[in-house]
Amino acid sequence: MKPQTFFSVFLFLGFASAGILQNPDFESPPTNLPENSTDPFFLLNENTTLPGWTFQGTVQYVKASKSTPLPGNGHAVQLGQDGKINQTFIANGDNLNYILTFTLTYGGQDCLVDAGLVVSAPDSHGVFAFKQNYGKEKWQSFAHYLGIWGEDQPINIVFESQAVESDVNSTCWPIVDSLLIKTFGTLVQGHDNLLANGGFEDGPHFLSNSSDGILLEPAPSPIQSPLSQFSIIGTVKYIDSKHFSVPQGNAAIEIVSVSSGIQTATKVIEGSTYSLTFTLGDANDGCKGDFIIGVQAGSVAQNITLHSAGTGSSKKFSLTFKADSGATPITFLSLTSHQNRDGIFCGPVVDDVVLSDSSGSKSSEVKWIFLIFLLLAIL
Ligand SMILES: [Ca+2]
Repeated sequence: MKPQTFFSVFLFLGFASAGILQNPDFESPPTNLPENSTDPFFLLNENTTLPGWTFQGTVQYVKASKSTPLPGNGHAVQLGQDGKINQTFIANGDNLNYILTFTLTYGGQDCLVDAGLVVSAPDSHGVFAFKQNYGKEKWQSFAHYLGIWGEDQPINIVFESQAVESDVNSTCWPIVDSLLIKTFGTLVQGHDNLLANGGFEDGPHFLSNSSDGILLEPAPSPIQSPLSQFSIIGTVKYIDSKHFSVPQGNAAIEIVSVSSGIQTATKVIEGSTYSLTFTLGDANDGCKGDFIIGVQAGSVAQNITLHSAGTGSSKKFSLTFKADSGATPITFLSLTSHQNRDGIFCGPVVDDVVLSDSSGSKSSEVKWIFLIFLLLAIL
C-alpha cells in the first residue's frame, strides 16, 4: 500500500454530506401554495410542483402549528392514503455508504391507528412508526442504511405511507421532515483497537434541530446497519454529546429497551487471549436505577450491574477471553427496562469498546507500521 493510500484511508473515515438531497427539509414550498393561507395543510394536486420531489397519491404540504409541531417550526410533508414522494440523487464518490436521518411525526387528532412510514432505496427497505415514550419531542428522529454505491450511480429514495386496513379517516398519517444523508467510506481498524467503530463515532448524522438522539431499529446485518459495523437488536438510541452525557467522543449508544442492544464480530486468532474494555454509564437523562447489562465476548458472558443516579456518570470495565474460533461475536444487551420521571424509556450507555490482543503485540506492531508510513509520507 502506498503511503498516500494509507493516509487517504485514515482520512476517509466518515463525513457528513449536507446537500445531497434537494429541498431535504421541505422549506422550498410547492409552486401553487396560496399566499397568506392560514390552513396548516395544503393538498398537492396535479398543478403542483414540489421542488426536488415527485409525488403520487394523497400528499399534503404541512406548516408547523400548535396541533402539528415540527422541527424548527418549519414545513414538512404528510403522506396520506397511497401517498408517496421520491427523489433520485447521484452517488458522488466510489463505494460510499449512505445513511439517512429523518424525522417522523403524525398529523390528525383522535385517530385510532398510525400508518407506518416505508423508506426505501434500491438496496434497502425499512418500515418506521412513531414510538410513544421514546423521547420528549413531538417528533422523532430515525436512521436508515440506504446502501453502498459507486461513483455516478443514481439512487432513488422513496417515502410512502403504509397501507392500513382501518377506515382512512380514523388513521393518523406520517409526516416526514429534516432529511439528512451521511456518507462514509470503508472503515478500518484503529491502530489500538481490533474493532472498527468501537467508539460509535460512525453512525447517522445528528439533526441540528433535535435534542432527542436518533432511534435505531433492528438491523440484523452489521454491514447494512445505520451504526457502522454493529447490528442492532431491538431498539437503541444513538446519542450525541451535545445533548447527552457521552463517555468518549461525540456519540455513544443508549440501550433504551429491555433485551435490546448491539452486536459486532471480528476476526481473531483461535487460541489467543484477548482483552475487551468498554465504558458503561448513563446518558444524564434522569435514568435512575440498577442497570443490568449482559456482555458477551466469544464464549465468555458476564452480567454487569451498574447503579445509576441518572446524572451522567460512567465507568470502565474489562473482560479477558480466549478465542475459541476465528471469529468472535461481541454483544451488549440491556437485561432491564427503565423509564425516567417523565416516563421516557432509557437505559445504559455503552461507549469506547476496545478489543486488543492481551499480549499487546498487535497494537505496538501497528504503531510501528504507522510511524514508518508517517516517515515515508514526510520524506
Ligand atoms: Ca463515542
